[in-house]
Amino acid sequence: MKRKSGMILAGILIAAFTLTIFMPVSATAGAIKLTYANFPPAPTFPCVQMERWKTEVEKRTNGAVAIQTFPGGTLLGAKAMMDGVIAGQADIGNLCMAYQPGRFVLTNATSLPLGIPNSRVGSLVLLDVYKKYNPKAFAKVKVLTMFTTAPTNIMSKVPVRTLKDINGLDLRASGGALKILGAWGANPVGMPMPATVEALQKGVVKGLFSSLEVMKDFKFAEMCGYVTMTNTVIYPFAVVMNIDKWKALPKNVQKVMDDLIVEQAKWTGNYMDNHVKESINWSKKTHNVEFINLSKKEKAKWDKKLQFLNDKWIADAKEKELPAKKIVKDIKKLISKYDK
Ligand code: DTR
Repeated sequence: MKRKSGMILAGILIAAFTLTIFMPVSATAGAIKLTYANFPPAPTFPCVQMERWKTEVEKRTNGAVAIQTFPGGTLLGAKAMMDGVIAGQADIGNLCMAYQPGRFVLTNATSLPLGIPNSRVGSLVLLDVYKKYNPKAFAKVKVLTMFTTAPTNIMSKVPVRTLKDINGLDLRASGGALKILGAWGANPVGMPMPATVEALQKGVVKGLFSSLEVMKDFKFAEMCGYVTMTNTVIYPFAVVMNIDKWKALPKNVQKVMDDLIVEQAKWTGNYMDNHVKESINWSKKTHNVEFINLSKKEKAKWDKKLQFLNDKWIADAKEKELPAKKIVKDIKKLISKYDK
């Protein structure tokens, strides 16, 4: 009898031990509450990836973590994101590095015209560059993931078929992309994406330069009847967390989030690439948008005008004591590594 109850007790202990080891995270449901700020409206890709990350974290922590998401700039706006997270106004925030180009010099090298072909490749390249060079710009936060848009193209109210057509045209962009528009002779107007809707409606700008999923997500196809395919550069993004909040998390929750860093970058890249295709088809079908492909000869002229940008970035970054040439070389190598 004694032996039997001893065995039962041992069995219970083993079962309890196994459960503790193999349960990914065990805590009271929703005990850890986190806020996550985002600047564009809920249906856009930065928010779609945010909801996916929230779902995965909540699932993988068995509900121990509960994340409250704030799309549409309701907690922090586009340019306030990084400082807002550092100050703890939001625990987590999603930012577009192009909106503060001087602050994210190193990682913004991925937005040089180096031939990133899509969002999946861009996202993996960006993460690797971040990991290798560990830029000071992110020293005060925990990076939860990074990703990029698909390459940018011109969406406009008037057709742009040649460099003559773009000359003097008011086009909206942000960060390094402004220099690209300037090099082509356009009149570049800088503003974050959410402000673009009104600028287009009021006629402050005649078009924009961004990845094409916005034709559907912001309904820009209603106003921009033309798209000129330039497939130029990507915009890099980061999701960052307040460092004290990160340090206060239990180790097993940190592990769930660390395991998601690369996975989330890939997921977002794939989502973006597929969604761009959908958006192109939708724009053609629903709004009869004309997609203009530049001839090889014309495209070569456009590309030639951008060559100085890489040299200029290298010169500026060198002044900031960054290993500029090496960074550019690494980005090129990483593009061919992931573009297979
Ligand atoms: N291309 C950048 C970033 C960007 C692309 N799509 C979206 C959607 C929502 C917010 C930002 C972005 C830009 O033009 O701002």
